[in-house]
Formats: sequence, structure tokens, C-alpha cells
Amino acid sequence: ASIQTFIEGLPKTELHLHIEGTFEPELMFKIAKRNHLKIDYADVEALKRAYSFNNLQEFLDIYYAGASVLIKEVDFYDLTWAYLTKVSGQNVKHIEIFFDPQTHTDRGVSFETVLNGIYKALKDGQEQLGISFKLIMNFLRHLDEASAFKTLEQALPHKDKIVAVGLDSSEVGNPPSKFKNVFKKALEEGFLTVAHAGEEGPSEYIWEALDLLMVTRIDHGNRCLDDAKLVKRLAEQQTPLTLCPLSNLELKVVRDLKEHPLPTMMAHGLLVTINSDDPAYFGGYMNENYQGVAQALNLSKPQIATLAKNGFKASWLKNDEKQKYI
Ligand code: ES4
Ligand code: ZN
Repeated sequence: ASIQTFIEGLPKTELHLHIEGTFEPELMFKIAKRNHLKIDYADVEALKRAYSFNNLQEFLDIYYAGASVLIKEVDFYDLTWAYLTKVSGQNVKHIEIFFDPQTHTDRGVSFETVLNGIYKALKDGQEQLGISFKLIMNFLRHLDEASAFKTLEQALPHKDKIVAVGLDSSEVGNPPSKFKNVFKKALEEGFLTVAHAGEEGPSEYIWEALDLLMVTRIDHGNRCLDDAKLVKRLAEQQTPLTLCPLSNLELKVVRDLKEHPLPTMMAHGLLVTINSDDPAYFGGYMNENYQGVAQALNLSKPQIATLAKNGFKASWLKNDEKQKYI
């Protein structure tokens, strides 16, 4: 079989996905219209032409603007359901996905409106599409720790729905240490922790995520390769890195997929996984991310299969659930 058919047939996980980053332009216009809101672009084509980014911040500005048309619970449901039906066709079996409550609560949308819409769709996806899930609540790192604390308080009645907290948005200048107290509280409350680190920020931020935020996975982590001691630590502990190749390309974290650090990381024995980050903005869901690196880096079928298995290993599925796939 071709590499493409091989990738399509592999059971896959998605461990690094912002649900707000799955907002396709067509759905965005539809939801804006029914909420009587205007989008700054004339039509889907004009909006798509704006999807050209030189760095993370240029992307985030458009991503937050897009999310601002989400108002009602059904909007969050429809967003999540559209994503689930999309990846159900890509043989994605298990997902652990992020949502950004502050992006919505800061606009006056209630925490429950956001959470319930997303959660109901995830439940329906589990029942109707057979996709199991975990939900991760991210704090926006460009906001202060007090705002993150407020958000954590809002999550406490929903520990049955939210398994972990994470950290995203503008990385440089907003180190993990800024959030050490709120992550400590989250850990005491029984949440798992993850954090974006080493996407644009330095390897020191990865150390902080490990040692101060006690993360069980690093989101991105590309810059770990700048520090041999850190690579050794990540390899020894088998701390997963949730890599996002097409995101890295679109945000100019790498110049070309041929220069992606994935093969070097694999050679160092790191537990690397392939994920899609914000697929509506970066031009590809799971299969396209696998296909991108497979082609650019000339990966073998066993290497591609290892990446897919790594996703299950790196997941929070129970051991007996993982064993089916690894
Ligand atoms: C994000 Cl690629 C990326 N990095 C940091 N924060 C984000 N939020 C959505 N996508
Ligand atoms: Zn991300």
C-alpha cells in the first residue's frame, strides 16, 4: 500500500488540539450570521487569504478574532461536533483536547456555556463515533495568574469533565514560572498538568514546565534540542512531546518540514507524537500532519507506525485500553 493509505489506516490519537483552532471558515460565517455578528472579512475566501503567519502572535490575533463569534452553548457544540465528524473519518480513536475558557469568559460568555457545549459533543462523539476523549483546560499565559486562579475556581465543580490543566497563547515573555502557584493548586485539586513550552520560547521554559508545573507532557518542546541535559532527562523519563509539524511550518518555527527536528528527537529516544494543533488554520488534520512529515523526512512505515503507537503510550488511557494499540 502507499504511504498515504498506510497512514489513513493507522489507528491514531490526537493529544495536542485547540478546539477553537478547528473553527473552519464556512462554519465561522454560519455561526456569525445566526448570532447577528460581523466578521472582518467579506467571505470565506477573503478570510482564508488572511491565514498567512510570520510567527505565533500573528496567528493568535486571528484565532481570537475567529473565536469571538462563539456565543451560545450550541455554537460550542457545533464547533466540537464538526471536528469529531472530521477526524472520525481519519481513524482517530482517542483525543485529549484543549479549550481556552478565558477567551470566552472575558467576552461575557459563561464558563458553563463553553464547557457544556464542548462536553455534550464529546459525549455524543464517544457514543456515536467511538472516539474516546479527555478534556484539558488551558490558561492563557498572556493574562495574569489571578485570572488563571479565577478560571481554576470555575473548573472545580467540573472535575468529572476536565482532567487536566495546560498553558497556551503567547509564549515568549510569559514563562511557566508565572503560573507556578495556580498549577500547584491545580495539582492539589487532582488535575494532571501539561504546558506549551519550547515552541518559540527557550529550553529554560521546558525545565520550568517540568520542575515547577510538574507536567506529564510537553506541548511542542522543539527547543529541547538546544540543551543536551534536557534531552537526556526527557528521554530517561519518557516525557511525551506533542509535536505539531504543520503548525511549526505555518508559524515559521521551522523553515521547511525537511528541517523538522522529529528525526533527531527520535534518534535521541524521545517519546514524540504527531498532532494537529489548530487544523482549520494550519491546513491539515491528523492524516495531513503524518503525511507531511512522512514525505518531507522520508519516514519508513515502521517509523510512522511507531509515531502512532507513541500517541497511545503518551495518552492518559488506562493501561489495558492502551494495550490494544501498542
Ligand atoms: C496555539 Cl500553536 C499555539 N501555541 C500557543 N498557543 C496556542 N493557542 C492556540 N494555538
Ligand atoms: Zn498548541
